[in-house]
Amino acid sequence: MDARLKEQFETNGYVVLKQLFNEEEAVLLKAEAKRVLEKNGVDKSGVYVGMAVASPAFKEAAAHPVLANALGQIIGDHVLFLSDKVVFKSASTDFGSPWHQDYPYWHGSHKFSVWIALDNAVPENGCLRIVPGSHHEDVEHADFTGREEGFTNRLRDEDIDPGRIVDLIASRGDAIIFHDLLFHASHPNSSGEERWALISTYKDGTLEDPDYGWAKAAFRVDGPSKQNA
Ligand SMILES: O=C(O)CCC(=O)C(=O)O
Repeated sequence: MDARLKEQFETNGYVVLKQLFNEEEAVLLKAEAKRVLEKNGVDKSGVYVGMAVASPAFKEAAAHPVLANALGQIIGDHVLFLSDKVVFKSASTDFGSPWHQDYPYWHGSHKFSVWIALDNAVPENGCLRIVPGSHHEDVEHADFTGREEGFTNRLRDEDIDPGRIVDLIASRGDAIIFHDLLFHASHPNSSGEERWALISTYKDGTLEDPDYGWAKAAFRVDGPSKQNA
């Protein structure tokens, strides 16, 4: 593992893990995502939460040793997997995600998401776009509640400096770990081809999140190795 990973993450708010999954593994994950969605009667593009609950393949993917190692360097010894989702842009649906940070959706302790390309991703089919270092900046989110296309919290376009935007071109199987304050968006998919991505989210399990119903009573319990230390 690259010893500079944590430093890069702290500076830029993201790191890229090239070929976390190889081509064949990424193709299998996409096929499994399609199977899960079909089984649940989903046939249109969008965002679908709960892949690791629906399929052991995604649970295993979320705990990939190389990913777990990288997350451990960034988050610490208590990496907690929270949830995952697939973002599916079909050949006929071309929505791009608007500029936003994830923090206003998650609240509480900081969360760390991993965007994994299940198709090669380029600007024409909706690759991820980010502003390096923006997780250190203080910016107000605009409330877009009630808008049909979702994303109730967004950044204003005028708060994004076009000169600092980086398009993250990714090959199938590449993974991008990013901070929940990083400004990010995605291009619309104008390619006429599908673009699938898997996004898994993690946090430091020692930090409380009292805003979450399920986590109101959550706190860290040390196992025997810590108690005897
Ligand atoms: O894959 C994409 O289009 C971006 C999705 C995204 O930014 C998000 O779900 O926070």
